[in-house]
Amino acid sequence: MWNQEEWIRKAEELKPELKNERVYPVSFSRNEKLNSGDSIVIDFGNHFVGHFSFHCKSSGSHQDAPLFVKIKFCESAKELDEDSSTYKGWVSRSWIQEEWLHVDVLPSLVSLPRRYAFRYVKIDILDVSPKYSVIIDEAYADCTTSADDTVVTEFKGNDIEEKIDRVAVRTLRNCMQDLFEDGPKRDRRLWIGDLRLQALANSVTFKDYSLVKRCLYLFAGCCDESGRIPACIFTEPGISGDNTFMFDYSLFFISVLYDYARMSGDIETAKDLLPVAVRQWQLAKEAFGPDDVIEDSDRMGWCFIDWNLELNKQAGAQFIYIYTLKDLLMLMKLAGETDTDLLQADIQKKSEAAVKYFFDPDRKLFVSGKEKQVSFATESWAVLSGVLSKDESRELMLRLERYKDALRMVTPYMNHVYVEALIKAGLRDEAYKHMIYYWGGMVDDGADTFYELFNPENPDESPYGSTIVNSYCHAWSCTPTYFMRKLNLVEKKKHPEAFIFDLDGVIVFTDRFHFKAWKKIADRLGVFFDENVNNRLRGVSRMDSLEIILEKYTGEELSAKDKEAIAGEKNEIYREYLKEMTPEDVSSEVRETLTELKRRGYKIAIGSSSKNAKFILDKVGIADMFDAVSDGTNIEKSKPDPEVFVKAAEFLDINPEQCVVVEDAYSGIDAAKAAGMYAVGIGEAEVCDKKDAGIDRFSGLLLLNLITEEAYE
Ligand code: RAM
Repeated sequence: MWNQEEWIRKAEELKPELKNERVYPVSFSRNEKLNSGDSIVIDFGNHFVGHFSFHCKSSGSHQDAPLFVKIKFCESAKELDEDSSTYKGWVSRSWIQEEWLHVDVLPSLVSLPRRYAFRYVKIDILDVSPKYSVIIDEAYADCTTSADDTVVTEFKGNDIEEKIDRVAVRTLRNCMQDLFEDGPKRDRRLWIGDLRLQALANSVTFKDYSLVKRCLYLFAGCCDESGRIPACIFTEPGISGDNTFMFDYSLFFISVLYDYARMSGDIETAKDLLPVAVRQWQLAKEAFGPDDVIEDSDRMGWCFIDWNLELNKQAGAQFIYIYTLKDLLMLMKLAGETDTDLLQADIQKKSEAAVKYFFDPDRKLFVSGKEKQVSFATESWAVLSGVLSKDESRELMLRLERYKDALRMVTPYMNHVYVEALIKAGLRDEAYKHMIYYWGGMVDDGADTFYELFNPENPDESPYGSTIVNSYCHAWSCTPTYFMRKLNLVEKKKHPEAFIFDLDGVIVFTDRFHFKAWKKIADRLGVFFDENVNNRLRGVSRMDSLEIILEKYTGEELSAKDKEAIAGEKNEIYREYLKEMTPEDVSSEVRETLTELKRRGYKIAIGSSSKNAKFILDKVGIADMFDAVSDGTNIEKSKPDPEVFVKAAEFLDINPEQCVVVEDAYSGIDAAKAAGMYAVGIGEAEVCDKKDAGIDRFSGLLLLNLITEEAYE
């Protein structure tokens, strides 16, 4: 229906030159004499895609029989022990990366014609003869990619983030051949679902927009008579579209084109291919009933979403429709197309219908199909479709997490969608944790490239009936680099920015004054009072302190008013004593440490339950040093309630998790932890179980590791 030949021509013009690189193993037992039954593993040290060659010679009297070997290519070490003779999957066994080979005459350089994806090559000597052994004295591989490694900037993150990034970039690199392959081991064709994710990762790494453009033109050139985009295309022996069509994959043509246009700025291509994008909408629209709800189907693969064979795709398909239509709207705007009323109306109708038909008010989750299935796929796509507000999305994702029966995910592709949904719902911490759990899990598993399928709870899972044909370098798993580099999904920087000090017992020592004042009161009330009772008053408000003292009181009932009066009186006595304080009451160690912390750029504040804090600071002449004072005059609840520290952080305008509290009382440590802060114990609290670190003297603050990230781990 369009000039598809022209599009194929444009695609072919963009066909990249492959870069060739000869690589040598990092280890193998070269020169070992090998006999029947022996085997060697050649390790190339990283994942590659290319053609393998080895040189072998004989050692013995005569080579009186051919050498017979089995050569097996493994992307991951775990494949080394897999036995292909047990393979019972439904994907052709011809994909299994193995060759059985005879070499008639030695010495010989054997170069295999087929391209393989591998890190390890295992050679089993099936047979020689009693007269000779074989020696493999050289091996190498001629590897290819169209990716330009020099374009990728270095990613700086923590250890696991850097590892994940490296593996993600390698995955994408090795899938980049003369198009974005899906998996160089098994699926060398171009699938549009995978292309969508590869193009995102490419935008922050290799930035090869011309390859994305080529793939878009290939798809456009391969649509069927109705204009529908096939799920995948082949380029060998000639370019042709597969006769597999999937509802979501056809629609993703829109998103890939939109992402491409906005990221590359190539509006011409957006305009050129816009009719194809619009056509996908029109065709997809036919799948909806008069109620604007998409019809469900039992046909395997009518819509992909994930490789979970139990997944009902009805609701997910509706949400993907809305998601891609919103991309279409943006694409049309980019391309200067103003006639968008029908599209907007359709988005509106489908969104309303989605909430009306798929939201289950009892479970407060979206459900799909006759069985009203709840799944990670459905909820994640619901969030990405934008039918809910951010707060509602957040609630939905949190509820999903708690809903035990939700059908889980199988592929990295779906895990990508889930992480994106968490980010969109404002759950960045959860998104980050999941990324580390999932892709970090593959790194822990020894991955050099990210897998097609990974289920940490069920490593033997495969939709193909056997892990033997799973691919371990797979396009749709390369997106954590996009999360980290583009969406800044990295560990929150938790360097402390501020120190909040308790006053009494940390900066100054007014204990003796409190003691003397309370003692005076206690004596008058006829209540026993000593150091032990006094210790219980540390960090406690004046009224609460009085209650502690009155525990032993046996005199006449005291009204609230009486108590107020007594507390006030105690304060008067105490303040009289405080007047005796001078700058000498702050040690030079405290002064110097505070000065040094300020010099290092930290904010400092006071967090004290005392109402006299400012008075004391004035008396000892350090009031000016502090950036904020939070004290008994601005709080309702005293420690262990976190209020006084939370307020101090607010006054400083610094996140609680970036504040370090220095405390001498257990109740203060509790308050600091409840505020989400890092708690340093000094004095009595040096040994408090709940502290994060303890110091035996004030200047110890400068030596603590807490001024690095480790303290938070
Ligand atoms: C498999 C591949 C591919 C995916 C299709 C739907 O063949 O894993 O990545 O896009 O399924």
